Amino acid sequence: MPTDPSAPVAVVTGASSGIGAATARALAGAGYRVVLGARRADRLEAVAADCGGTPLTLDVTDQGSVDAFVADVVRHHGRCDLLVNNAGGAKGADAVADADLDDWRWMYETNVLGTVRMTKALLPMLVESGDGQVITIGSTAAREAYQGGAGYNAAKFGVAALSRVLRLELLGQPVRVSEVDPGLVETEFSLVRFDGDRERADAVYAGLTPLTADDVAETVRWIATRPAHVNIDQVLMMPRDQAAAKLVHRREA
Ligand code: NDP
Ligand code: 8X3
Repeated sequence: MPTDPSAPVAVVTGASSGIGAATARALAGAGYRVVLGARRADRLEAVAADCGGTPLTLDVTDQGSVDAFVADVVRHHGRCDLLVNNAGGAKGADAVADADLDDWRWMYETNVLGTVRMTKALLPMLVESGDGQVITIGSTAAREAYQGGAGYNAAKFGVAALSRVLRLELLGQPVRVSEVDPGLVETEFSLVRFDGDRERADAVYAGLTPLTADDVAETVRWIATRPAHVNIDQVLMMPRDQAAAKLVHRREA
């Protein structure tokens, strides 16, 4: 990672695993000084060491944690040019009739309120940078409702609404706003969703070739490195083996 104090600074939330970790590495490779945020300090430190970034513990559902994180970003780097809102995930795949309200609350708190909390806190520095960017990781679940997806759909539709409104509201300001909506990406996502049930998590990707975290990170890197006058508004990306949220092609074992 560049130590040049004039290099732009990128904050990546949920950088302790999966898409966030891959994005931190990709942005460091593109010349950013990267600040990595997540709750698991040990995992975060390992990823940060790998890409020369700054690891700072962060719980996006806790305003005090976000305030302390942003104060540390100011202390370490004094600026922020890019925010990647990636922290998030799903809990459960129950039908609406069986909805677990704690799971719904977790998804709303993490995906929606976490994103607005981080965006609100860093927006002044993003504007001040003269060429700020907010890139938010949504999902195909933000575009297409599916059975068993209601809680996650509701949260990611909410994230998409937030990102699209932000784009409208920042017109005229030097801040670009982008949304990346991936389909199936093999990370710890399904393990978290199914509460550590490895067999159930693996079944999500069985017989198909999913996206990798690096595939999504490369898209974020590409968006971030377009010229300042180019705003990539939305990207929908899926594996070739997936044509819709629940329409996938699986090969026999
Ligand atoms: P992972 O479970 O591998 O990563 C999730 C990351 O979010 C972890 O780094 C986790 O870190 C962090 N996180 C969770 N809760 C919080 C919190 N309260 N505060 C800070 N960080 C938090 O899954 P992915 O990499 O796949 O997920 C990244 C994003 O991509 C999510 O928003 C997800 O919804 C989205 N997505 C995933 C897809 C997939 O198929 N995998 C497809 C489309 C979108 P820690 O636990 O250490 O806090
Ligand atoms: C993750 C993709 O299909 O599990 O955002 O909703 S899916």
